[in-house]
Amino acid sequence: MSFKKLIYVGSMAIMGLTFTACSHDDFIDENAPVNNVKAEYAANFVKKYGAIAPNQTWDFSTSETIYHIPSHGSAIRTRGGESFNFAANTSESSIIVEKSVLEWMYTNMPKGKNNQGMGKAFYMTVPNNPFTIAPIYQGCASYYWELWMCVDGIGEYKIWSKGENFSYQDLGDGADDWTELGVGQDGLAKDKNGKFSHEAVKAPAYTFTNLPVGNTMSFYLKVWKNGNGYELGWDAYQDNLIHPNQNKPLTYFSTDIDNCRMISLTQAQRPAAVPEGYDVTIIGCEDGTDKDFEDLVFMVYGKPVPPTERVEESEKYKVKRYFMEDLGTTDDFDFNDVVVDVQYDRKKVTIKYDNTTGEELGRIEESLPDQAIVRATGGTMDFTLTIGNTTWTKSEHKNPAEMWNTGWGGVAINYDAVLGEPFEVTGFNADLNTISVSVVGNEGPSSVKTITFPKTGEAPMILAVDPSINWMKERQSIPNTWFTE
Ligand SMILES: [Ca+2]
Ligand SMILES: [Ca+2]
Ligand SMILES: [Ca+2]
Ligand SMILES: [Ca+2]
Repeated sequence: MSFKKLIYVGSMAIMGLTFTACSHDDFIDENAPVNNVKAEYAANFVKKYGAIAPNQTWDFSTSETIYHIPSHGSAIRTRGGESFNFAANTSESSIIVEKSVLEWMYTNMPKGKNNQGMGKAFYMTVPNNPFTIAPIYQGCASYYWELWMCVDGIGEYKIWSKGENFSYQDLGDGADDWTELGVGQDGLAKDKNGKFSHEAVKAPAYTFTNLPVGNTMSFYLKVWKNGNGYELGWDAYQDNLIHPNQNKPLTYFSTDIDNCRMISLTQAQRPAAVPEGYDVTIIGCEDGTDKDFEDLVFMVYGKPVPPTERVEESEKYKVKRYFMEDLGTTDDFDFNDVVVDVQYDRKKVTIKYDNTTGEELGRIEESLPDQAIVRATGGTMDFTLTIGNTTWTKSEHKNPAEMWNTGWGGVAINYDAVLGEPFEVTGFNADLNTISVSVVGNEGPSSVKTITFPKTGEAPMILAVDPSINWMKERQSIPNTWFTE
């Protein structure tokens, strides 16, 4: 994980702590116990991370717009349909992809960088003609995956396994000299002296016929992550074959609402081997979370494919992820006691394209309400979140004493999980971070602590980050590197 080290903590900085003392003429201040806890927390924060620069702010989110395609009903995920014999209507050949196409990926889709801006969400419908699907590039990805196709109404079909029948040629190799990448093996995104070292790729190409014209066609990656101590997804896959209940794969649909994992690359170079007069759509896939979309690149081509006019419905929004401390203890900085994503500036976007020319024929944008998604509750006290004008209470969804989705007791964290349902939020101001949490301490209502978004230079009990940043495991403090230059 890379987290931009934007946080500056000057080691010589003036103490920026605000010990919120009671005013002089108050003899009894009922806030004193809470203020003492906050002061103790602030002192411990400084002890761990160093003094806080007075100009230090705590909102590290970049407000990047996220796009995704709403799923078109449940039919799109029809699984296991036996009514259509995919294999009997598929033929395999191979295609050679030239160096400039590969080099374009290597250069413009750098591994580990967020390349989502290089493409857009898409969906396809089955054209009235044969079409071909071919993987053309495998970037840097240690997970193991299979590329599947799902055709609305008739079922799904595995197109390809990572590395299968996929070979490359290097400078100096003979014309017929191909090196197999090997099933499950890592990709091409390696270099020699900073240059892309492969001259060409020979990849399998699968041509499909007789699919039901006009039906929605989506793709997904079935991903085996490295688990149970394995370094490679391939090992996790092997283990899963032997122990079907372990290292189960995850599925990432091209049409998934919350996880845009495939984008149609708008600038990618068309391989010379695609016959003249054919349309081609080049698709970048993400197998994990870094959004480099170069883990697998495949193309779909035909004459035409997809149908000449298509409608894309997508949603766009921005997200702030809030990491919160509930002050259950004052010397633990895991910032996972509450983790909540607030999606704001949400819009439904409907775009009609002429697919042959790529021309946009029309676009409608409609506003959608803000919404929030609780991702983790790593504390043992009840709390009420206030986001804008909306409240959400843990005990209405979960036993408050239970730490959820923060890895307590060795349970794996699911970074896509949602507690309850996403809920609508009104009155949220992203610039002002109008979010707070009221925590009910063990002594009951008299011990309610309200935690607001930290002011500049204050010890933070809430941080705002991008949704690509994963929260910490239980009782694992955010590393010092986050808070030091
Ligand atoms: Ca990658
Ligand atoms: Ca990736
Ligand atoms: Ca904590
Ligand atoms: Ca915690």
